[in-house]
Amino acid sequence: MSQNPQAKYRKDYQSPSHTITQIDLTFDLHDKNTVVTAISKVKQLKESTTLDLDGEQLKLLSVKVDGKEWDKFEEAEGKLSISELPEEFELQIETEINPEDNTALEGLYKSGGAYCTQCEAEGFRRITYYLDRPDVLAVFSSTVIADKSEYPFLLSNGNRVDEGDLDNGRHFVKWQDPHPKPAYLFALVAGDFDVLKDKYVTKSGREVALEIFVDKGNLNRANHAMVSLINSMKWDEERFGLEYDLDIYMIVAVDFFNMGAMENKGLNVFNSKFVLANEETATDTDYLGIEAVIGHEYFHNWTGNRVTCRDWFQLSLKEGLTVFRDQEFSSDLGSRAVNRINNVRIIRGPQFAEDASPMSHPIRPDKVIEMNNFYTLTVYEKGSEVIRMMHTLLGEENFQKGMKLYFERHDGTAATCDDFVAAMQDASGIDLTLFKRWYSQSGTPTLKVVGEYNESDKTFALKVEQATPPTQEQVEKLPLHIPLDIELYAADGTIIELQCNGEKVGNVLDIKEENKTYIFVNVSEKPVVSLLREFSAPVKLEYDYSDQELMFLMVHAQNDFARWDASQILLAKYIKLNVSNLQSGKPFEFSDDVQDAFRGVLLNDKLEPAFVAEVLSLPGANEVAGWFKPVDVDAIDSVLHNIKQAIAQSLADELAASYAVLAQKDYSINHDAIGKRALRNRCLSYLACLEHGNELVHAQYKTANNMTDTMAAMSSANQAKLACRGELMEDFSAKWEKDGLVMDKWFALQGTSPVDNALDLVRETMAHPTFSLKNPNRTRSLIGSFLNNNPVNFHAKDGSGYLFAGEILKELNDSNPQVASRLIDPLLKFKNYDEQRQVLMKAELEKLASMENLAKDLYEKVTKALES
Ligand code: B3K
Ligand code: ZN
Repeated sequence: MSQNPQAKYRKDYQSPSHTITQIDLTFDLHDKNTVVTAISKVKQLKESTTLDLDGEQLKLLSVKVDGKEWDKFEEAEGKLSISELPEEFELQIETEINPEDNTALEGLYKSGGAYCTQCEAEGFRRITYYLDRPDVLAVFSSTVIADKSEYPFLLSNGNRVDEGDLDNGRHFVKWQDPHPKPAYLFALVAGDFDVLKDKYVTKSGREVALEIFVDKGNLNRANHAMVSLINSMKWDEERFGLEYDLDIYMIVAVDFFNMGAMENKGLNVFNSKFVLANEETATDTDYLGIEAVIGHEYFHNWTGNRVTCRDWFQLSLKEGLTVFRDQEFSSDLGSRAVNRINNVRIIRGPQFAEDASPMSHPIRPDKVIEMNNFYTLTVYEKGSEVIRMMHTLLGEENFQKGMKLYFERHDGTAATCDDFVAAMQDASGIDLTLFKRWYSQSGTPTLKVVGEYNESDKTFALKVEQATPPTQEQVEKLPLHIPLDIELYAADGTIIELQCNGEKVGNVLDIKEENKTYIFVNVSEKPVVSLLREFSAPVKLEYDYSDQELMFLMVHAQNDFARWDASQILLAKYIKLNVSNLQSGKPFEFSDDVQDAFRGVLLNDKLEPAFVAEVLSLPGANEVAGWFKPVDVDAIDSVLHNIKQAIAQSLADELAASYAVLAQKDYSINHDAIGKRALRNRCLSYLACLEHGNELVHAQYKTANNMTDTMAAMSSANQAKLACRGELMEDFSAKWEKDGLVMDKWFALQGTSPVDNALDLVRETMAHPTFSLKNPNRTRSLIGSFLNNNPVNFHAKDGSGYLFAGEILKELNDSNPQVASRLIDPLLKFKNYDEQRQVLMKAELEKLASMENLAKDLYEKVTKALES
């Protein structure tokens, strides 16, 4: 690398020198040389006759100002400076770009036979020279020209205003988007598709055309996406009072896409993984994922598009809020408890791990080299937890008042996180000054809680202490405003009213100090305390629960989440105990009472099956790894295996009985049926470890009438290393080998295979005709699974897993740095492992650091990790 990439800082924000009020784009599409003509109305905002535009990988053909050739410009790396400009002018820029060779999948590129774009965060600058920043909002129109037979559909944002035929078999369509928007929301698609059409009538009576574009032959997989879209539109009207604002809403599914989907105004571009589903090809998890992502992108229309971000440091303004909205959507439509459990697993697992890694950053980062590196679990998921905490502090009614005020103040503009909090504070009258620290402070706070009952006073003292450990780029930490939701129970399971100083208090304690003691009065007996109910703040809780208390909460806690949480704390106790036992040569220990508590949950037919399935699911190896330093991957793997085996043996009869009872004759996709399948397949995963596991799993595979049951059989066979694994894998790949999206499930199983030579298997699988490192979905399924979800093999002591990761990263650095940058995360955490592994992992990072052409994406992460 000639010069090290430079960081940008939040504190250096400056409003733009010019703005662009209108842009008229023309694309003459050709695989290797597309010509883009951009005609913009530019207005000077600050004393400056020079306009600096962003641009990358562009061939500049011409510059005109007010219709005249202009030669007062300089082209430097990443920018075009045009000088001696009047106050207001029309700027015409012609550039040439090469979509076919664009393997980074940013800007305009080809996905299979279609053209498509991805402009967030800074991809528009790969299309033309522009003020590519979110606080420049222009009205866009776009004319797309291409060969008519190859590309019958030419799409862009807004409404179609003109179309017609041209010479040489080409045609054009012109689109106009009335809503001013930043360039990152621009989109263009050209291709040949099947289209699923429907319509939606908004609550004010406007008709909106809904169109989902999929690859030819995939129409029978688009229905669930359409249902999810209609549900999203309805839900946003009902819960948030927000209506759609254009006459058409289009979604295009493409096979080559760096992430999940993109909320471009009126024209969402989706990874086909989050559109295509039918019972033969998709699991229940896929169905729920589609519902969530369709919802998420739709909800961005207000939280993201109508009000956008002033600068990219504010990303959580739209992402945290929109994740909160999609989580609420899924919870209102399905099981609130199960949704909450799954969201909390993400925070406690990979998000806490990110907080503890060299990439740790606040939800509103202060320093960025490559913006694409900050589409993180912290900005998204922790960002959503921060919104959720405000919702907890304000309540639904005040929160909705805050949303209303936020739109009144900022609709049509680019806003900041501070603006959002100000709207919440002003609408509710609740002081959020201290709360705002959640935006600036990184890392995971720990809440140490001690409870003490005083028999003679009938008081219960709850001592709460908060501390946030230092993170790599932020050593000093301050106390945060933490909502701590609690409940006290009497031995018979009744709730003890919370009273302080003789007055009733609510369940949510406002922790604002480093240390605080609450004295609850009129507590007639020693209570059992349920803490951090609903995971009311993204913190690590330390409280010395006895097994008895946890088993009590598993039965008596008033909400499902708290019952599940008690079961997880109980499991965590035994996992920690046994890792330490194993390391010191002591035998495995697991209490019979605890196993009975799990049996009790399985036998309780008043509980939702989906919830029972969650109680019976052990924390994953990565989450467990976060509890230890150094991480002993082999010990963790073996303890998780032993606990699973112990539960399977002890609950064998009940598991078998539930497995039989939960069988469903006909397939249907509704929340009840999904829940039953989830629990039945959880039972199967335990039964697979027992004597007749092989026959049972084999039989399920053979008789399955849907992909959920098929995959459950395959993944049980994989995890339990059953004899039938080979046969099932072969049968599956023979059936689906041409279908990349379905094969991703198979690739993921190869990547997570627990057999000793898993790396050989992964290398062999890379030669599969359907595999390609050029396709991000394939890469994530096989390579991503191996790096992230196969800890024993990835962390093999001989360093073979690390070496492999290094090779792949080197290759992806050149073709698709964004995908490379996602895959590197496990290597960044080398400090968590033993000496020998640290040396080997670091060696791979150093090799990357010494590369001549290391992309900004990897440069940022590698240098941070090596500084740690
Ligand atoms: N806003 C996009 C993410 C863009 C990622 C750029 N690397 C999807 C979403 O959050 O809805
Ligand atoms: Zn989003």
